[in-house]
Amino acid sequence: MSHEDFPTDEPAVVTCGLPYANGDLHIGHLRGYIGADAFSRALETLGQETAYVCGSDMHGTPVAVNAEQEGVDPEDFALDWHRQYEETFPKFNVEFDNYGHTHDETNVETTQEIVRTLDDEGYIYEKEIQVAYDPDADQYLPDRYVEGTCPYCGAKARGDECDEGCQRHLEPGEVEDPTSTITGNPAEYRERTHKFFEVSEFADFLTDFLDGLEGTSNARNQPRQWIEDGLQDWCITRDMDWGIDYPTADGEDESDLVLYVWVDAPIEYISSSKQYSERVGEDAFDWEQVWKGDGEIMHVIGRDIIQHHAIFWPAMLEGAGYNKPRGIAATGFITINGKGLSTSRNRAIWAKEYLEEGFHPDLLRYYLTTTGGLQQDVDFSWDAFQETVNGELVGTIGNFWYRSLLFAYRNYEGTPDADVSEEVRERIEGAIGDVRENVNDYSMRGVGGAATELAQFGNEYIQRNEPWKLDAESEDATQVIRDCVQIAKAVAVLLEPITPDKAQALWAQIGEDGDIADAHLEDALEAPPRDFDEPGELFEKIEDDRVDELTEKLEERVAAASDDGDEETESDESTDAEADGMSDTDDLEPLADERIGFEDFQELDVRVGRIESAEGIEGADDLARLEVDIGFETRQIVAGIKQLHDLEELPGEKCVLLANMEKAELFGVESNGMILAAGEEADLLTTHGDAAVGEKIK
Ligand code: B3M
Ligand code: ZN
Repeated sequence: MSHEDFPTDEPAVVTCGLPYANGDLHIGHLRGYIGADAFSRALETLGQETAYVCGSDMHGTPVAVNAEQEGVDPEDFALDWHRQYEETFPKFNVEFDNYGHTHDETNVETTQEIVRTLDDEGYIYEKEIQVAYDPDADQYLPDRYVEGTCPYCGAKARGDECDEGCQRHLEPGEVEDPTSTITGNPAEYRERTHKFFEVSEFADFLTDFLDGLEGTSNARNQPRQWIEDGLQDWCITRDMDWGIDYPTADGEDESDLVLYVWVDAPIEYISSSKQYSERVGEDAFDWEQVWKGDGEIMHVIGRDIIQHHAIFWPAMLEGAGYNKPRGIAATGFITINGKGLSTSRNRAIWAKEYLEEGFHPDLLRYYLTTTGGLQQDVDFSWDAFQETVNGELVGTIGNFWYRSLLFAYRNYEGTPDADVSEEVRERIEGAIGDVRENVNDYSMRGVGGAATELAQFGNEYIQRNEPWKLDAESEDATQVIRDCVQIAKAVAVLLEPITPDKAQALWAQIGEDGDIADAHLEDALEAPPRDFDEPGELFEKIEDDRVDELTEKLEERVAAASDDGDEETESDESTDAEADGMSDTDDLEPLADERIGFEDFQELDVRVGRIESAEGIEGADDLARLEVDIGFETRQIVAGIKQLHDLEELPGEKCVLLANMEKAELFGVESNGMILAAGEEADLLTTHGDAAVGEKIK
């Protein structure tokens, strides 16, 4: 199934994964909210009616465990964080049309209604299961109250998710060697009756759903594999007080079970849309048209919550008679100076800290949306941030804006009287087309790229025509500057989704009234007002000593956090805010003591190859079968990269492989060579120049 391109005639909802209301926001969170905000703004510039909605995730053990540690009531604890988030997001120009929370009345009602419908439709059943229990604490141990080993990949895992390994959702009772996070004791198991949602009934539906799903390819590929491996039904209740009560039929006693947090959390997407409609009126935005009609639903999420959004959620929506998402964009993680972001190790850039350092939010917005594609991990370092700001925002965009507007102001007191040249009109039209295409590909990086390239073109254009050498009265000079003012305006319109404040400032500088956020792409070609005042510079360079100071500060506090001792770090880490998303990779393998001679090295026949095809091997969780061109021939190679790479994107990539590796057979597939990769994430080695396929590495 393919979808009609944006803009469509239907209203759209863009959402971003709800932050657990349990701790300070950091750059790992911001990446998602800024990315989704930019996407929603970009859809609007295309003319798509769009609401951007979200809310705080108040329930579940991520909140309960942290509240308990602080000795406060979970509701007060979560509400406090919720209010802080409400204040923080706008400071990054993340403007939700509605920001609710999962404990508000709308969400409680909507959740109970959906669960009742699923029950009425026969998709919910009861089953006795073994639930972890801590006899000392006299408490059941749902989710984050228990830790153990992932039964699928062997990594250390939380009760309901393999957060450091394969990222799978784990059902109660699945985690092996469970220990209580309250007392550290081994957990006992007790029999309890719980409610299950029949996800397994939805396998065919989900297969079709994934075939039509837009967004990033990881949001389709991993779920396909899970379906192939066989879907399990999903336990949707927990032995806890904090949460939304399982709805009971009239006349029945109140249930002593609450719903699993992952039931009511995505329903907040609907509830928040409802609240928005209630506020602006259904004529302005009709939530039912989106969620019960044919509207467009797009979710931006972290890649660790794909299963919840691409399996459980669409199954729930289908079972309860709702519309399904059109797209799911699953982002990569953030690393800091090449290492995993870790809140417990204080290796993070905190939202508050960034603002306190006095940086404009649009700088970070630009950095986060344009560095790496949505699906890739993005590394943040103050150095790289400086390079992007000084190079692209100051050097390319700011420079072009300032020099052309200043020239226009000084010589013409505004926009010179002339029509835009054919060349420039076409160039702007090309950029508009690129933006349109990139929004349809869910690529905010592409949108930023199109705007920056247009500014780059502007710089070249002014340089090539040297208006400062011409008589300002001349037709040639008038034309060049008229063109440049138009390019400046177009860059602002194109860049608005990413740097809304700065775009607005440029808008005002060229004398435009009103809000640039209301502009559409076509406005990039409309003539700016005749007169404008003297412009100012919109971006400022970040100096080297500032970067040194910030880098040092970061290093010092990471070192201080590590000095606090491992034990504390470990237990702390289990309650980290969800979106930090990375396990630590500090511990490098020690260097080998023994030296080898050059001849020994020569025995390794290491070659440059090009991947021709890559596909998962059925039944093997991690293995992929690759066809690799090594110049002389094409080799079939089995590599353990299925979960770690987006296989669809590998063909065409250059790689490095050991050609004289002994042949091996894995899952019945012969492997004739070995692809070289670094680290836990199997970062594939490649070459960066033009080494030919088949070339030997020496
Ligand atoms: N609150 C945070 C996370 O797991 C979680 C998202 C809910 S989205 C419906 O990233
Ligand atoms: Zn696992």
